[in-house]
Formats: sequence, structure tokens, C-alpha cells
Amino acid sequence: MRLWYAQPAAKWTDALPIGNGRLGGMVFGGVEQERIQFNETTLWTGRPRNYNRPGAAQYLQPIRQLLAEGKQAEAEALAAEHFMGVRDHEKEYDAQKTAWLKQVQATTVAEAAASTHPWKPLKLPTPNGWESAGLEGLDGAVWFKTTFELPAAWAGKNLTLSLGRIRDVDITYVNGTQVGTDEGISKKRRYQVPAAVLRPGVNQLLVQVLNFYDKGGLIGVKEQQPVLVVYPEGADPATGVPLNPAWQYWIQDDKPPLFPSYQASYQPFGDVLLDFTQKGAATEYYRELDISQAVARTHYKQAGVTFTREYFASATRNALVCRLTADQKGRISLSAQLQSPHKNQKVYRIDDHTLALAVQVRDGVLRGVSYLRVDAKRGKVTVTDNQIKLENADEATLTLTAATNFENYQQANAQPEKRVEQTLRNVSGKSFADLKTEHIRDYQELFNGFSVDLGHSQNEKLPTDARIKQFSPAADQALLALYMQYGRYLLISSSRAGGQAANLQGIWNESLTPSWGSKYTTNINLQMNYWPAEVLGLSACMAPLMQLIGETAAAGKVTAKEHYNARGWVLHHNTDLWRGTSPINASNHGIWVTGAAWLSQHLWEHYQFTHDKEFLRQHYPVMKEAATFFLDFLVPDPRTGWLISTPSNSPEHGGLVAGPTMDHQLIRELFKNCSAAAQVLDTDAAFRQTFTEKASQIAPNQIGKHGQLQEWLEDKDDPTDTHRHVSHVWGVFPGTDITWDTNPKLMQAAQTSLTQRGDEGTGWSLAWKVNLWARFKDGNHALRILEKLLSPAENATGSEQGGVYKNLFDAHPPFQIDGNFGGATGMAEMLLQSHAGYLDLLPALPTAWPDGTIRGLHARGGFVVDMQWQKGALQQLEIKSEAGQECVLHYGFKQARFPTKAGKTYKLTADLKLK
Ligand code: FUC
Repeated sequence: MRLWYAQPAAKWTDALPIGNGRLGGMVFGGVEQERIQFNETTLWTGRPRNYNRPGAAQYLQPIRQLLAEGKQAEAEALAAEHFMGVRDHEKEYDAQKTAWLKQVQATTVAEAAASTHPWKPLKLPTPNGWESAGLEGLDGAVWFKTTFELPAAWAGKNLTLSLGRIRDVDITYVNGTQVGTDEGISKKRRYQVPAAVLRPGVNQLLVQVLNFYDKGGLIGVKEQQPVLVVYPEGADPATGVPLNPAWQYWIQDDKPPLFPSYQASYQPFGDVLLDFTQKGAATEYYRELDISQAVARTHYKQAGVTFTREYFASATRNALVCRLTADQKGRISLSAQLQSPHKNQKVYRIDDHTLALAVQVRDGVLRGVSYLRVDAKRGKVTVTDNQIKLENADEATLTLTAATNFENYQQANAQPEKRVEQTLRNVSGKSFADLKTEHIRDYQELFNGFSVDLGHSQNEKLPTDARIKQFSPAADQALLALYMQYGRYLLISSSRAGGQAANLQGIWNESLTPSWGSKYTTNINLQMNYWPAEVLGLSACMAPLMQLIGETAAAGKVTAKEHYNARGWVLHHNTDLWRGTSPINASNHGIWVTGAAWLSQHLWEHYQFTHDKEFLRQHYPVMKEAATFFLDFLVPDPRTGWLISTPSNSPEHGGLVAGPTMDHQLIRELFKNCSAAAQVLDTDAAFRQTFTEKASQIAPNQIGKHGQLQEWLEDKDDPTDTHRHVSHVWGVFPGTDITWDTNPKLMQAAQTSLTQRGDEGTGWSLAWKVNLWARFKDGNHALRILEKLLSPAENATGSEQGGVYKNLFDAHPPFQIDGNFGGATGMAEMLLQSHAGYLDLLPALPTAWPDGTIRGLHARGGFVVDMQWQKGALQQLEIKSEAGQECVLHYGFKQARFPTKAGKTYKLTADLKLK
């Protein structure tokens, strides 16, 4: 239950995550300097606004018509123009951009070259943008300069200058003459430099880069190809002369107009930096994250003194707490600072113990305030407007709190100062020991309900990074058990009642421009985040998702009306803090109509796992409204007469289409679940009838010419296509549309489809495949994919692949947390399934897990299962009934059923006989 390392974190994905659902911290554990990068769950860009395009609905029929006529390109073009949601700033942007360009281009190249500007050195290229070289969040006009030496033999020749890819625009000058300009991140800049421009000896190169949003600068090229070179026109680039690597840059203007954005991005908040007075080498270093307690620790010896730090994120107090101790008195001396990547920020003194950081996001209405308080045992504390100084203390406790002015998705009028003051008052006077005891008790209430043991090996003694490097399922079963528990740890840390739902990075993000905005992608990723919640006993962590569903249901009602003239609610493939529900990005993948259908499945599943009728009564209207949308939206396919979903998309694959298989599975399941829910609640008899009828008219799953389950209405799948999304097998997992019992032929076809897609993938794609192979009941195949999910994400060449970082964070790449959650769920799915009307015990047990014990697996029907197996065979079984439902069991060919009483535990033999 520990992740541990023999050295401090060198980068963010080495650092150890702590969190309480509202605050997240990444602990680096440095010796001379500690860094705790932190987040607050409501600090996002953006603001409450209308995301829907007024009048979009009038284009629905024409788009449908074009698709029916087989004119996909035309349909996408029409949709791009009239059907996508509204971007923030889209109205004013063009005029502002023109004015800004005029202003930054008024500077001549001669003026720009002046050495009086504050030029600074930079190593180029910066493959992930200049952000990765420390220019975090920089957009604007930036000049770059360097030189190159012209070989005498090239005199009189035209040259080619190769600069690689540049974000977003470059205007390139040699010796003051413009030699090229281009726009777009995919273009590889290769410019002709006419002989007449060149000089013997040293030549000057200046590049003005205009970056409007997101990452910026000279980003090189992905494949091996020399860039930042000059060579004679037509010659082999490899024979070229490299540009002088001593590049310099000057930020001419960092305030371009705000770029139009469809949705908001999750933001970092700041960093706590502790600079220790004690210098010198450390011995006996280790740092760890103990996930049984949710406490991180750093430990080392320096100059004969043993130093220990402990950190945790208290949910009950909403604070990050860190205590520093030493085994000798008076040895703790440090200066503590607060920093932030936000340009708009201020650090100031609050009182004799407290320093504050205030930040304001550049594009949006949210601001945040964080207080850092230091309480020391003996020693001296001084607070100035930029730091807290601590001298010669015996020990010290740091308390960090943070809050924003976010009130709810429609209002940003809260008082962050009041919030942090209140939190600090709440903590003051409490001893570290009491806070820690309280924290552990609170955390373990959630964490302790589950345990897993899959076997042990020598590798367990290794530091976690070494275990990852040496990982194979046979060599280290315990790393998989740790990974499973870590998924639970991460969910508890990033998703608690009162906070926001876990986003693409859970709650941890250090970048102002995180990939995909670190928001909520609803065509797989957000849902995957919550796959472990029910089965792994963390139902309580669903609360923020339930809230998100309720709020997107309200917002999505407007989208249903504006875009489809339909009743009910609709959610497309993304949402954010402000609950955007309209289609975003591009029409070839942004128009996907079944986000609400998928989220509604989580409501029904919650009921299935808990049999909480009150919950169902409360949330049934949201399910029903999601279904009502489809009553209006589905249309008969002109060819077959089946009801189909059009326009839509098989997530991010194949463009805008009529009738993707996934939609039909989702809608069928939604109708079925609504009908079942109405029956449980004894309501809406007429509706039930409609749902049942309509469900039977929806286009069925079809088997195609390659034996595959068709991804689309037409039989056009490419069996060599290894696209990461496997949307059409949604009905196998997480759906229940296709099972071995109800339709073995379709199950076989789905398996063929998955085989054709292959075993590789991004992190989440691998995780999905683990669950799917578990449902196919092929445990060995599932384990092979788990092995890939746990492979090192960073390989020797520095490039990244799907797998895990040193801190066991999942790599898409980059870090994306869904794979952690999906992977943990997949392991549960290998050991217990309950979607087919019974509890299926050890349905996909791999041969590499001959012996094991698992306690606290949850099953539909409100059952909690403890199992022990040996040599691949079930030995002991205990089932607790929480809801008093009849218990139906399958184990291989054995079956049993018995009535249960709520609250009672039943012991069974391996033959499924009640003891
Ligand atoms: C979808 C996926 C990507 C990524 C993104 C967050 O767009 O296709 O792989 O996971 O969401």
C-alpha cells in the first residue's frame, strides 16, 4: 500500500498526489527545496454564458438530409458553419486580432533586432511548446534571434532554411529581409533564402512568432529530420550547417486578444516552495505515499540530523497539512514562498504566521485566494509580503487552504477570502496529531472497505519506479494489487461530496494550457473515471458526478431546444465547470448526441448497486428527460425503416454519420433502464410502454462481412484499423446490450472487432480493453493488456506511450487519469461480474493469479463479496446482502440462488452451498 522512491521527484509526474476532492497537491519531496504544486477544484477559465448557437435547429434537417444522400463532407461543412456551439469571445475576436496584429507588426525588424530589448537565452526547439521551457501560459508576439555561418563554398547559392513546426504564425527574416511566413502548427517551415540576401561569414536570423492560444514557439518535428539548419537549395538537409544554438528570445507583447474557446480549462493554482537553510548531501533518503492512510512522507539525513516531513489533504478541514520534524532540537529553518503560474497574481502578508496568494485567471471571471500558515514549536517566525521565514524551530506545521469566487455553474460571486479565513479558523488550535488522526479516520471510512491480495514476490522490496521498470504480471502480482488500490485512492482524493467531479487529470494539474483543457470529455473519459466507484465500494465518491449530471441536465435542456428543437436534455462530447452541453470543436466529432444517455447509465447503476429507492426517485426525472430527447430525435432510416440516431458520430472515428452503432446501444439501454426505473417506482405506465416499443424499433447490432460487430449502419469497417476508440463494443462494456447469455453470436462478433482493433492504445483505451476482455471472459488476454497499462510511459528516448509514469499516474500520454480508474475497474471485472442478472464469480481469472483473496467487491443487487481462491479454484465465499435481494450465483457451470435478508452475511462452500 505504498509508493516509494529513493530520490526526490525530478518532474511533475514523479511527484506524489494528495487530495481531498477540493484541494489537490503534488509533493516533490526535494531536500534543499520542497515543492508542493497545488490545485483547487473550482479554479477554471471561463464564465457563466450561453454556449448554444441560437437557431441551430433549423439546420438539423438539412444536415440529416445531406447524410441520407451520402454527402458527408457537405453535411460536415454545413454543420461546421451553423451547428456548433458558441465560442467565448467569438464575436469580438476578429476585429481585436486585426488591431493587435497591426500593433505588433508595426515594429520593424531593425527595431526588433536592437540589443536594448531584454533578450534572454532559450534552447530550441521546445517540442511541447515554450511552456515546457518555463514560459508557462505565454501567448503573444515573441522574437527569436540567432546566427549562422555561411561556408565560403556556398557563396552565390540559394539556401533552404529549415525551422520545423511553429505555433502559430512566424515571420522569418535573414539579415533584415523577410524570407518566409506561414501559419498553422502542422506546417514544417522550410524557406528559401536567396543568395542575394546572404553575406559571407555570419548571417543574422530573426523570427517573429505570433502565438494566439495554447502552447507556443518553435516545436520542431516529430520524426527524425534535421531542423534548425541551413543547406544549399536541393541538397540533403543532413549536409547542412546547424544554426547557432545560442538562441535568444524577447517577449514583445504578451497580451493578444483572448482566443475564442468553446469550453473552459481547469487551471493550476500555485506552488508552495520551501527553501531549507540546511544545505548539503542527504543520505537515507526516501519519500513515500502511504495509500492506506493517505499520508505522504519524506525522510532523509543531512549533516547528522534526520528530517521527516508528513503531508496529507484533510477532507474534514479542507486543508493541505504538512509537518516538518527533526531528531534534534532547533534544526528547522526555512523560507516559505507562494508562487503561481498565473500572470495576474499577488503575494501578501496576512499576519504574523500567514502569507497569502491571490490569483486571477487571464481568460475568465474566477479568482482564487490561498493562505499558507506556519505554526512552529519554538524558533522564530517572520512574515513579510513575499515570504515566511522560520528559524531554528524544533518542528513546524504548515497549513494551506485555497478557495475561489465560484459559487455554482451560473454564479461567480463567492468570497474566497472569507472561505479561507473560515477554514483556517477551523483548523487553528488543533494539534497536528489530532488533525492527522481525524484525517485517517475519515479517509479509512471509505478506503478500508476493500482489500485485495494477488500474491507476493521479491520485487515488492524495490522502489516503485524500479518495480514499474521490471514489471510483469508474473514477477510482481502485488504491483497490480497496488494499482487497483491506487485507483481507489485517487478517486477518494479527487472526488468527494462538495467538490467538483474528477476531471481528465482528476484534481491535479500544473499547466495553464493542459491537454484538452483538463475538462470533462463525455464520450468515454468522464464515465471511465467513475467506473470503479460502485464495484470498488466508493459509491459515496459519486456525489460530484451526480451533481454534474443534474446540472448538465438543466443546461442540456436548453441545448436540446436550440439545436434540435427537442424536449429533454442532450449532452455532446465535452462539458466543463460551467456545464457547456452544446457541440464543440469540429463537426466531424463534436456532434455526438449520447452523452446524457451514457451519464444516465450511472444513475441507474447506482440504484442497482445500492437499491436506494429514494435516490432513484430523485434522479429518475433526469433519466426520463434524457430518454425523452431521443423520442424526439430518433428518425426512421429511409433504407431500413429502423429508428436511427442522426446526425452523430462513432466517437472521434469516421466523421459525422447517420446511425453509429454505439448511439443505438446507448439509447436502447437508456430506454430499458428508464422503463425498469419507472417500474421500480411504480410510475409512468404509458411512458414505459413507449420506451419498450421504441427500443425494439432502434437499429439492431449487426454482424458484418469480416465477422465483426459493425461500427456503423453500413458494413464498412476496416479490419486493419486500430483506432483507440472502441465505441461499437460499448454494449459489451460498460453496457449490457450484448452478453454471452443473451446473444453469443453478437458477443463473438464484438470480440472479433476488438481483436481487429488490436491490443495497443492510449492509456484509457488499454483500460477499456481490459474490461472488455474480462467481459469476454478471457482473463489471460485482459491481463496481457493490463501489463501494457503498467508499462513505463517514458521510454529511454524520452518519448512517451500509454502506460504509467513513475507515480503510477496513467499516461494517455500525457497524464490522463481515466486509465487509472478504468484499469482498476478492469481488475474487478475479471474477478466478479454482476451485469447479467447474477453474480458471476471469478469469470475471467488469469492463470497468473492462481491464488488470491479479495474482500469488499460490490455487485448489483446490493451484495458485497469476499472470495478466496487457490490454484485457480474458489475456496471460500462470503456474501453480505445490503438490500435483501435474492442472490443468484454462477461459478463456472455451478449455479445457486437463495433469498437474503438485508444486513445479513452468508457463507458458502466452493460448491455454492450455504454453510
Ligand atoms: C477524447 C479522446 C482522446 C482524449 C480526449 C481527452 O477526445 O479521443 O484520446 O482522451 O478525449
